[in-house]
Amino acid sequence: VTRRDEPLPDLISDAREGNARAVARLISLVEDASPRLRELMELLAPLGSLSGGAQVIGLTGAPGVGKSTTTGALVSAYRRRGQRVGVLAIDPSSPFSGGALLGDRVRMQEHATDPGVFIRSMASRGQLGGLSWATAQALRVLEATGFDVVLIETVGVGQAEVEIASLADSTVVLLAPGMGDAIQAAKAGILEVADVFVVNKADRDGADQTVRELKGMLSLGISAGAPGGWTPPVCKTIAARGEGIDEVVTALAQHGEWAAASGSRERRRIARARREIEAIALTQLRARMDELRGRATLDTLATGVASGELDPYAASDQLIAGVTS
Ligand SMILES: Nc1nc2c(ncn2[C@@H]2O[C@H](COP(=O)(O)OP(=O)(O)OP(=O)(O)O)[C@@H](O)[C@H]2O)c(=O)[nH]1
Ligand SMILES: [Mg+2]
Repeated sequence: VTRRDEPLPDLISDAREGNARAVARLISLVEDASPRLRELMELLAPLGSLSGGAQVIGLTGAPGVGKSTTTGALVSAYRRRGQRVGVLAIDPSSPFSGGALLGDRVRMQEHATDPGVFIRSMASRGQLGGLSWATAQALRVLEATGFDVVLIETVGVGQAEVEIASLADSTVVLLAPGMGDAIQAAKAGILEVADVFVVNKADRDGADQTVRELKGMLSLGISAGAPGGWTPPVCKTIAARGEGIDEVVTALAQHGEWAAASGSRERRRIARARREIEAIALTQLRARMDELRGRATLDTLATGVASGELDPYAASDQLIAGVTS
């Protein structure tokens, strides 16, 4: 038996006992879209629960704002509290691991030999919804194998980033004075996803102004805060020196408690699963369509539509019926 064929139940129980290599193997199955994924997900399903699991924390914000530095500082803070921590660094813009992720590895080096910390950079599979799907599956692996906290760092600004943030139980939006300021972030729609704000690089001029701008916008109701009464706190940090990180941990713990009590956590998790199911279904549908392409079924339908014997909707109905039967 080669390592690659190691039985999944063994890998899972090793991972649950804290074996870092077993965790890494399981995450690789997700990343590689392995044919064994279906079996893995079947085995992991009974280990999940709506109320248990990790606190999944998304960190998002403009490039260079200090997400990796803050993530590293948060890992240290959670380790001091005895928590097992997973870190997923996601690059939605690139189908390949980029330089930024390599940089993250350097910043995470102090945690590299700690068996209580699992760190992985993940790149997009290049499919619609493929990234959030893979991330959701990686989350399932980490939760089922006993991680207490999972930090997801995303690079870049835009829809993909908001999509990844939607996987989290708690989302941290980072800003820094003088770059990607609060008004820019508001325009990008990024403020709405924040459960906790961090104004990092508070050692630089303008941090207090950014805090004031943010609080001003929050008082106008421009944030996710409203339903159920959570107002995102604004924390000021100097992540590079670990300053203000304990306040961020406290804010996240409070948000975690609020989210569990208010039902927000449960709603987000169901929404996460819904997107995952849709992504898998669409991918399977597309794969079956590809199998049919060039085969008699589709050619016959196409000839029928081209010649006017069949309307394209009826042809499409027949195709879907053929694909799903
Ligand atoms: N002055 C100052 N610099 C900081 C602080 N935190 C991080 N930096 C620096 O800012 C730069 C970018 O930090 P990163 O943590 O890589 O930022 P990031 O948001 O992860 O960047 P990308 O992943 O490329 O989007 C690095 O040179 C850090 O050392 C801080 O609190 N103050
Ligand atoms: Mg980074």
